[in-house]
Amino acid sequence: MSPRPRRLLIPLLLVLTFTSAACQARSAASPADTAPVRGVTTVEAKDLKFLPPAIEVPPGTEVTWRFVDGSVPHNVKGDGFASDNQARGTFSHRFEQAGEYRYTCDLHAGMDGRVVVTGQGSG
Ligand SMILES: [Cu+2]
Repeated sequence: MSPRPRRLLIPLLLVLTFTSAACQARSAASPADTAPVRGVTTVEAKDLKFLPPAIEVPPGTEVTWRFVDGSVPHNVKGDGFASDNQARGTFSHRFEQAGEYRYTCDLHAGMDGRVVVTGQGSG
């Protein structure tokens, strides 16, 4: 009787390992989680993405989004800022406070971005 529980234990551990790895891969897949690019204050909404998906700016920086995806409209929705649905033109928001600001285009699943406002200037 005693070997039986052990034989079951190994497949169970494998299943748990793969499930856990899949969850991690999914959460890391958000483009907003890529390393933030410095020295850039303009983000393009293009090809159903924000480019670059993550930027790092000093406090007081005005960030501008350019809508350049042909006839496909996008928007920028974050905590404390929101654009219209736009297929052209720009939207701007000034980030005064240090922090991490995630935003999304709520028209397209997975179209996410992030603005990291550092406390110490751009260095
Ligand atoms: Cu979009």
